[in-house]
Amino acid sequence: MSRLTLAISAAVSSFLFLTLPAWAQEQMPQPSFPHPWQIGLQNPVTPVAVMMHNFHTFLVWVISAISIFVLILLLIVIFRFNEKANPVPAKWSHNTLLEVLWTAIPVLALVIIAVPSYRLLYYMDRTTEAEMTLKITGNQWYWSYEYPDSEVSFDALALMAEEIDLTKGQHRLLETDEHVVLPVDTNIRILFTATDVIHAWTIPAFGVKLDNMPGRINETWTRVTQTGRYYGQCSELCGVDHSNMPIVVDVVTKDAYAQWVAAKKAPAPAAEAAPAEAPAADAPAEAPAAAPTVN
Ligand SMILES: [Cu+2]
Repeated sequence: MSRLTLAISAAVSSFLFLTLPAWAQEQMPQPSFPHPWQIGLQNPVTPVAVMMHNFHTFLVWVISAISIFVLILLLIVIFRFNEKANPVPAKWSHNTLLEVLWTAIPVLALVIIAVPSYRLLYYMDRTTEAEMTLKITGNQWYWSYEYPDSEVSFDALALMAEEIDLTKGQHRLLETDEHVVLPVDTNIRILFTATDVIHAWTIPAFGVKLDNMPGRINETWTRVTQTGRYYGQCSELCGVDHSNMPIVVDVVTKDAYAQWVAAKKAPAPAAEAAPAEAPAADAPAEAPAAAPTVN
Protein backbone atom coordinates (compact mmCIF):
# COMPACT_ATOMS: atom_id res chain seq x y z
CA MET A 1 0.00 0.00 0.00
CA SER A 2 2.66 2.47 1.07
CA ARG A 3 4.84 1.30 -1.82
CA LEU A 4 1.98 1.93 -4.20
CA THR A 5 1.40 5.47 -2.97
CA LEU A 6 5.13 6.05 -3.05
CA ALA A 7 5.32 4.75 -6.60
CA ILE A 8 2.41 6.96 -7.62
CA SER A 9 3.89 10.02 -5.95
CA ALA A 10 7.29 9.27 -7.53
CA ALA A 11 5.62 8.89 -10.93
CA VAL A 12 3.68 12.14 -10.48
CA SER A 13 6.73 14.05 -9.31
CA SER A 14 8.91 12.70 -12.12
CA PHE A 15 6.11 13.53 -14.58
CA LEU A 16 5.99 17.08 -13.23
CA PHE A 17 9.76 17.30 -13.29
CA LEU A 18 10.00 16.01 -16.85
CA THR A 19 7.18 18.14 -18.18
CA LEU A 20 8.43 21.33 -16.54
CA PRO A 21 11.00 22.17 -19.22
CA ALA A 22 8.39 21.25 -21.85
CA TRP A 23 5.98 23.70 -20.24
CA ALA A 24 8.67 26.35 -20.34
CA GLN A 25 9.41 25.63 -24.00
CA GLU A 26 5.83 25.43 -25.25
CA GLN A 27 4.72 27.74 -28.01
CA MET A 28 3.79 31.26 -27.06
CA PRO A 29 2.61 34.24 -29.09
CA GLN A 30 5.49 36.38 -30.34
CA PRO A 31 3.97 39.86 -30.49
CA SER A 32 7.18 41.62 -31.50
CA PHE A 33 8.97 39.20 -33.78
CA PRO A 34 10.13 40.89 -37.01
CA HIS A 35 8.45 39.90 -40.29
CA PRO A 36 9.93 39.88 -43.80
CA TRP A 37 9.50 43.31 -45.40
CA GLN A 38 8.56 44.87 -42.10
CA ILE A 39 9.10 48.62 -42.01
CA GLY A 40 9.92 50.30 -38.73
CA LEU A 41 11.00 48.95 -35.38
CA GLN A 42 9.74 45.93 -33.46
CA ASN A 43 6.37 46.32 -31.70
CA PRO A 44 6.99 48.18 -28.44
CA VAL A 45 5.61 46.43 -25.35
CA THR A 46 6.93 48.61 -22.51
CA PRO A 47 6.33 52.29 -21.67
CA VAL A 48 10.01 52.98 -22.38
CA ALA A 49 9.86 51.31 -25.80
CA VAL A 50 6.68 53.25 -26.66
CA MET A 51 8.42 56.52 -25.75
CA MET A 52 11.46 55.48 -27.79
CA HIS A 53 9.24 54.86 -30.81
CA ASN A 54 7.52 58.22 -30.39
CA PHE A 55 10.88 59.95 -30.07
CA HIS A 56 12.13 58.09 -33.13
CA THR A 57 9.08 59.21 -35.14
CA PHE A 58 9.57 62.79 -33.93
CA LEU A 59 13.24 62.68 -35.01
CA VAL A 60 12.22 61.42 -38.46
CA TRP A 61 10.03 64.53 -38.85
CA VAL A 62 12.84 66.82 -37.63
CA ILE A 63 15.51 65.36 -39.90
CA SER A 64 13.10 65.33 -42.83
CA ALA A 65 12.36 69.04 -42.34
CA ILE A 66 16.10 69.84 -42.07
CA SER A 67 16.93 67.73 -45.15
CA ILE A 68 14.18 69.38 -47.22
CA PHE A 69 15.28 72.86 -46.08
CA VAL A 70 18.93 72.18 -47.01
CA LEU A 71 17.84 70.63 -50.32
CA ILE A 72 15.84 73.78 -51.17
CA LEU A 73 18.88 75.99 -50.37
CA LEU A 74 21.07 73.77 -52.56
CA LEU A 75 18.60 73.90 -55.45
CA ILE A 76 18.46 77.71 -55.22
CA VAL A 77 22.26 77.85 -55.33
CA ILE A 78 22.43 75.40 -58.23
CA PHE A 79 19.77 77.02 -60.43
CA ARG A 80 19.83 80.70 -59.50
CA PHE A 81 23.53 81.29 -58.93
CA ASN A 82 25.20 79.11 -61.56
CA GLU A 83 27.53 80.80 -64.07
CA LYS A 84 24.87 80.98 -66.81
CA ALA A 85 22.04 82.38 -64.68
CA ASN A 86 24.24 84.75 -62.68
CA PRO A 87 27.31 85.70 -64.75
CA VAL A 88 28.31 88.66 -62.55
CA PRO A 89 28.45 87.55 -58.89
CA ALA A 90 27.81 90.05 -56.11
CA LYS A 91 30.88 91.31 -54.24
CA TRP A 92 29.49 91.67 -50.72
CA SER A 93 30.53 89.47 -47.81
CA HIS A 94 29.30 89.14 -44.21
CA ASN A 95 25.70 89.58 -43.29
CA THR A 96 25.06 89.87 -39.58
CA LEU A 97 21.41 88.81 -39.68
CA LEU A 98 22.19 85.78 -41.84
CA GLU A 99 25.08 84.71 -39.59
CA VAL A 100 22.95 85.04 -36.45
CA LEU A 101 20.22 82.97 -38.12
CA TRP A 102 22.46 80.17 -39.34
CA THR A 103 23.87 79.88 -35.83
CA ALA A 104 20.61 80.24 -33.93
CA ILE A 105 18.44 77.92 -36.03
CA PRO A 106 20.71 74.85 -35.64
CA VAL A 107 21.05 75.60 -31.90
CA LEU A 108 17.27 75.80 -31.65
CA ALA A 109 16.94 72.50 -33.54
CA LEU A 110 19.35 70.83 -31.08
CA VAL A 111 17.45 72.21 -28.07
CA ILE A 112 14.15 70.96 -29.53
CA ILE A 113 15.71 67.50 -29.86
CA ALA A 114 17.51 67.59 -26.50
CA VAL A 115 14.46 68.24 -24.31
CA PRO A 116 12.50 65.04 -25.15
CA SER A 117 15.77 63.13 -25.44
CA TYR A 118 16.81 63.89 -21.85
CA ARG A 119 13.26 63.35 -20.62
CA LEU A 120 13.38 59.85 -22.12
CA LEU A 121 16.90 59.16 -20.79
CA TYR A 122 15.83 59.98 -17.23
CA TYR A 123 12.61 58.01 -17.63
CA MET A 124 14.63 54.95 -18.70
CA ASP A 125 16.80 55.36 -15.61
CA ARG A 126 13.92 55.44 -13.08
CA THR A 127 13.80 52.37 -10.83
CA THR A 128 12.28 53.78 -7.68
CA GLU A 129 9.12 51.65 -7.61
CA ALA A 130 10.60 48.28 -8.50
CA GLU A 131 8.45 45.29 -7.53
CA MET A 132 11.16 42.72 -8.26
CA THR A 133 14.74 42.47 -9.42
CA LEU A 134 16.36 40.51 -12.22
CA LYS A 135 20.16 40.31 -12.26
CA ILE A 136 21.79 39.43 -15.57
CA THR A 137 25.42 38.34 -15.79
CA GLY A 138 27.16 38.06 -19.16
CA ASN A 139 29.68 35.25 -19.60
CA GLN A 140 31.70 34.05 -22.58
CA TRP A 141 29.32 32.86 -24.06
CA TYR A 142 26.06 32.48 -22.19
CA TRP A 143 23.87 34.42 -19.80
CA SER A 144 23.36 33.82 -16.08
CA TYR A 145 20.12 35.00 -14.48
CA GLU A 146 19.34 35.59 -10.83
CA TYR A 147 16.02 36.46 -9.20
CA PRO A 148 17.22 37.65 -5.78
CA ASP A 149 13.65 38.09 -4.43
CA SER A 150 12.78 34.45 -5.19
CA GLU A 151 16.25 32.91 -4.79
CA VAL A 152 16.03 31.47 -8.29
CA SER A 153 19.07 31.37 -10.57
CA PHE A 154 20.08 29.55 -13.74
CA ASP A 155 22.23 29.77 -16.86
CA ALA A 156 20.78 30.09 -20.36
CA LEU A 157 22.79 28.56 -23.18
CA ALA A 158 22.10 28.87 -26.89
CA LEU A 159 20.50 25.98 -28.76
CA MET A 160 22.62 24.90 -31.71
CA ALA A 161 21.17 24.68 -35.22
CA GLU A 162 20.54 20.91 -34.99
CA GLU A 163 18.52 21.38 -31.80
CA ILE A 164 16.16 23.94 -33.32
CA ASP A 165 12.62 22.72 -34.04
CA LEU A 166 11.11 25.07 -36.60
CA THR A 167 7.70 23.38 -36.25
CA LYS A 168 7.55 24.69 -32.67
CA GLY A 169 8.02 28.24 -33.91
CA GLN A 170 11.69 28.28 -32.89
CA HIS A 171 14.23 30.47 -34.64
CA ARG A 172 17.81 29.68 -35.64
CA LEU A 173 20.46 31.42 -33.48
CA LEU A 174 17.75 32.85 -31.22
CA GLU A 175 16.77 29.98 -28.91
CA THR A 176 18.11 29.11 -25.46
CA ASP A 177 17.73 26.02 -23.28
CA GLU A 178 16.30 28.06 -20.38
CA HIS A 179 13.99 31.02 -20.82
CA VAL A 180 13.87 34.13 -18.69
CA VAL A 181 10.34 34.26 -17.25
CA LEU A 182 8.91 37.60 -16.16
CA PRO A 183 5.47 38.66 -14.91
CA VAL A 184 3.38 41.02 -17.02
CA ASP A 185 2.53 44.56 -15.77
CA THR A 186 5.26 44.53 -13.13
CA ASN A 187 7.97 47.11 -12.52
CA ILE A 188 11.18 45.11 -12.81
CA ARG A 189 14.57 46.46 -11.81
CA ILE A 190 17.25 44.94 -14.04
CA LEU A 191 20.88 44.77 -12.93
CA PHE A 192 23.61 44.09 -15.47
CA THR A 193 27.11 42.79 -14.90
CA ALA A 194 29.63 40.42 -16.49
CA THR A 195 32.34 38.00 -15.42
CA ASP A 196 34.86 38.35 -18.25
CA VAL A 197 34.38 40.91 -21.04
CA ILE A 198 31.73 43.48 -21.91
CA HIS A 199 28.42 42.03 -23.12
CA ALA A 200 25.13 43.85 -23.73
CA TRP A 201 21.75 42.36 -22.86
CA THR A 202 19.18 43.55 -25.36
CA ILE A 203 15.48 43.06 -26.00
CA PRO A 204 14.39 45.46 -28.76
CA ALA A 205 10.67 45.13 -27.93
CA PHE A 206 11.36 46.26 -24.33
CA GLY A 207 13.61 49.16 -25.36
CA VAL A 208 16.26 47.65 -23.09
CA LYS A 209 19.90 47.60 -24.17
CA LEU A 210 22.61 48.08 -21.61
CA ASP A 211 26.24 47.02 -21.30
CA ASN A 212 27.13 44.20 -18.92
CA MET A 213 30.46 45.45 -17.55
CA PRO A 214 32.84 43.24 -15.58
CA GLY A 215 33.35 44.67 -12.11
CA ARG A 216 30.40 47.01 -12.05
CA ILE A 217 26.60 47.02 -12.00
CA ASN A 218 24.50 48.88 -14.54
CA GLU A 219 20.83 49.36 -13.84
CA THR A 220 17.63 49.99 -15.72
CA TRP A 221 14.01 48.90 -15.43
CA THR A 222 11.19 47.54 -17.52
CA ARG A 223 7.45 46.93 -17.35
CA VAL A 224 6.10 44.64 -20.05
CA THR A 225 2.43 45.20 -20.86
CA GLN A 226 1.82 42.22 -23.15
CA THR A 227 2.37 38.52 -22.50
CA GLY A 228 4.34 36.54 -25.05
CA ARG A 229 7.80 35.43 -26.06
CA TYR A 230 10.43 38.05 -26.84
CA TYR A 231 13.83 37.66 -28.41
CA GLY A 232 17.11 39.49 -28.20
CA GLN A 233 20.83 38.98 -28.65
CA CYS A 234 24.09 40.05 -27.04
CA SER A 235 24.81 43.44 -28.60
CA GLU A 236 28.42 44.03 -27.66
CA LEU A 237 31.17 42.18 -29.52
CA CYS A 238 32.35 39.79 -26.82
CA GLY A 239 34.46 37.23 -28.64
CA VAL A 240 34.26 34.36 -31.08
CA ASP A 241 30.83 33.11 -29.94
CA HIS A 242 29.24 36.54 -29.62
CA SER A 243 26.58 35.46 -32.11
CA ASN A 244 25.65 32.50 -29.89
CA MET A 245 24.32 34.54 -26.96
CA PRO A 246 20.60 34.79 -27.75
CA ILE A 247 18.05 35.89 -25.17
CA VAL A 248 14.52 34.51 -24.82
CA VAL A 249 12.10 36.14 -22.40
CA ASP A 250 8.67 34.65 -21.70
CA VAL A 251 6.34 37.25 -20.26
CA VAL A 252 3.48 35.48 -18.47
CA THR A 253 0.59 36.37 -16.17
CA LYS A 254 1.44 37.03 -12.52
CA ASP A 255 -0.17 33.71 -11.52
CA ALA A 256 1.84 31.77 -14.09
CA TYR A 257 4.97 33.56 -12.92
CA ALA A 258 4.30 32.56 -9.29
CA GLN A 259 3.82 28.96 -10.46
CA TRP A 260 7.06 29.08 -12.42
CA VAL A 261 8.99 30.41 -9.42
CA ALA A 262 7.50 27.72 -7.16
CA ALA A 263 8.32 24.99 -9.67
CA LYS A 264 11.80 26.37 -10.24
CA LYS A 265 12.56 26.42 -6.52
CA ALA A 266 10.94 23.16 -5.41
CA PRO A 267 11.18 20.10 -7.63
CA ALA A 268 14.84 19.71 -8.52
CA PRO A 269 16.15 18.41 -5.12
CA ALA A 270 12.90 16.55 -4.34
CA ALA A 271 12.89 14.68 -7.63
CA GLU A 272 16.53 13.69 -7.15
CA ALA A 273 15.90 12.54 -3.58
CA ALA A 274 12.76 10.52 -4.35
CA PRO A 275 14.32 7.62 -6.33
CA ALA A 276 17.25 7.31 -3.91
CA GLU A 277 14.98 7.05 -0.90
CA ALA A 278 12.34 4.89 -2.56
CA PRO A 279 13.51 1.38 -1.53
CA ALA A 280 14.12 2.19 2.12
CA ALA A 281 11.46 4.62 3.21
CA ASP A 282 8.13 3.57 4.68
CA ALA A 283 7.42 7.12 5.80
CA PRO A 284 8.03 9.57 2.99
CA ALA A 285 7.91 12.46 5.50
CA GLU A 286 11.26 11.30 6.89
CA ALA A 287 13.00 11.30 3.55
CA PRO A 288 13.87 14.99 3.45
CA ALA A 289 15.05 14.87 7.07
CA ALA A 290 17.25 11.88 6.33
CA ALA A 291 18.94 13.41 3.34
CA PRO A 292 20.95 16.15 5.14
CA THR A 293 22.38 13.71 7.71
CA VAL A 294 23.75 11.59 4.86
CA ASN A 295 25.42 14.62 3.39
CU1 LIG B 1 28.23 38.71 -25.25
